[in-house]
Amino acid sequence: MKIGLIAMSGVRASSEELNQIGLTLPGFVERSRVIASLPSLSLLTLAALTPPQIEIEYQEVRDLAFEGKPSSSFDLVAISSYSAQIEDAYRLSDAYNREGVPTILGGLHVTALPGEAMAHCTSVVLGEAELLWEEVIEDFVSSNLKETYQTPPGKWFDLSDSRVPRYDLLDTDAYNRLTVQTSRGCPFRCDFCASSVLLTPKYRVKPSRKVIEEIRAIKHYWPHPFIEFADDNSFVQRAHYKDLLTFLKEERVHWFTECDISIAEDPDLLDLMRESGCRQVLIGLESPCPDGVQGIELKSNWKFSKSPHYEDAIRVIQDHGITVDGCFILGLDGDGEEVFDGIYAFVERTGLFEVQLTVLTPFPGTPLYDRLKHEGRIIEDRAWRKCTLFDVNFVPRRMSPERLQQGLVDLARRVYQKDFIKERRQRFFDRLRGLRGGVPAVLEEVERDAYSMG
Ligand code: B12
Repeated sequence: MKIGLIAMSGVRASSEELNQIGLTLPGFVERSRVIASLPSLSLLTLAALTPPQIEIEYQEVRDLAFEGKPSSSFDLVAISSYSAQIEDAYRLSDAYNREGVPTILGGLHVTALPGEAMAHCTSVVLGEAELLWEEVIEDFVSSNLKETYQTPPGKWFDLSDSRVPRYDLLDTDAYNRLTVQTSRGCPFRCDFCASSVLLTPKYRVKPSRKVIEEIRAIKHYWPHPFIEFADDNSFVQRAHYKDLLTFLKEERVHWFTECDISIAEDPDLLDLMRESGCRQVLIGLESPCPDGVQGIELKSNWKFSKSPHYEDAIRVIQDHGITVDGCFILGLDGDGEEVFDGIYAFVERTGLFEVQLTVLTPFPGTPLYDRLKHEGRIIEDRAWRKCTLFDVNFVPRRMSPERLQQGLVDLARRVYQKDFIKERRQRFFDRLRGLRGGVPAVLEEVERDAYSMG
């Protein structure tokens, strides 16, 4: 018996212009090249939950225009996908079903829209796979697959029961980064967020020993791995993370994660992060203007309350030798056309090491999607291929959709201009040298790369 685990993968934008112009800009390309080689952690997790007597093959489908199906023959196929490539996932699943091979779909998109997915597969799995996969396999073996599998309300997977994802299924030459999840959820609720808060309203952490076990499993195949934590918001439980980072120091790995700006308030945490190999944190700043962030966090307007401190916070984090990838969302309700120049000026002032520019995207299952739909502001409803974070599919409040799309391209040209990137990076290293008398070992390689930029 053989199961095919198929990940829809790759990084893309559906707009022709962005593909031609936008995605060839150095900043987009750099980040795309780096992250596009990430495997699907969800499917490696499913593999770890599958009984050992069942043969497993992991495959990735990267081509957007993919029409056929991978060549291997399987008895069961499980597909994971996010919204942007869900149409490809459905086509693939339909192709297997036509040949009589049952298919299971799971992940964020189908959890938000099970009814839509059901038309294209044998079963849909809603929510976290860990609590359901064993039952799916049992039902498959007894030819009794149900249409839907769903975790009982109020029940969440306990991350201390996690199994080590099957990193051994990967081709060691094909990846330069590997993901490890240390937490799920986020205590905040930003209206646009389409990440693991859609699976779980509760913030939970994986015990330190489990995280270290996963990192050691990776090191078994990649002796010097770069680890990307697949978290929505690391460090929320400070004491836990300080414990984890103390152990992580011994592992001598370099790592990256996503977190919120409040880490700047904890110098001990920042020291531990640098000492344990942190090279970069990605932080959702969303907008440099208070009007832009006004009201986007739905529980306590948290981002609005933090925004006056953004500049100081970035300086504190970068002065600890940790580079910041600041993310901005273009098209927020409070932002007009002035935001394009505003972001450029903010990046220049703060010397952000890296910048990520995206447009506001109504992913299914988010409060943003419901709100924009209710207000009649979605341009093409259910055009999931536009859920790329780069394609405009809504009417912004303070500018036209065309202005927003063009604004993204024009701003990207300026922010990702080689000399501007080089100047910011040089400023970061010069400042560190002045402050700390040297560049931390963890960043030496980054500095070499930065200076060798075209
Ligand atoms: C790593 C990553 C990638 C990697 C790897 C993607 C992959 N093939 O898995 C790469 C770089 C390729 C990538 C690409 C893209 N990504 Co990405 N990515 C992430 C990131 C950082 C971590 C995801 C992760 O590993 N989570 C951990 C796993 C364990 O969680 P999970 O996938 O939800 O899986 C659990 C359940 O959903 C379920 N499950 C999932 N799949 C399946 C399948 C089956 C059969 C079953 C039973 C269960 C099941 O069980 C799992 C365990 O409980 C998240 C942001 C974040 N911090 O989470 C964004 C994120 C997932 N990406 C996002 C986006 C938008 C993209 C791109 C569209 C970007 C672009 N412009 O190209 C592409 C689209 C890829 C696609 N195929 O559609 C969005 C997706 C939003 C959405 N709801 O669709 C996220 C949430 C970021 C965001 N800004 O909102 N991404």
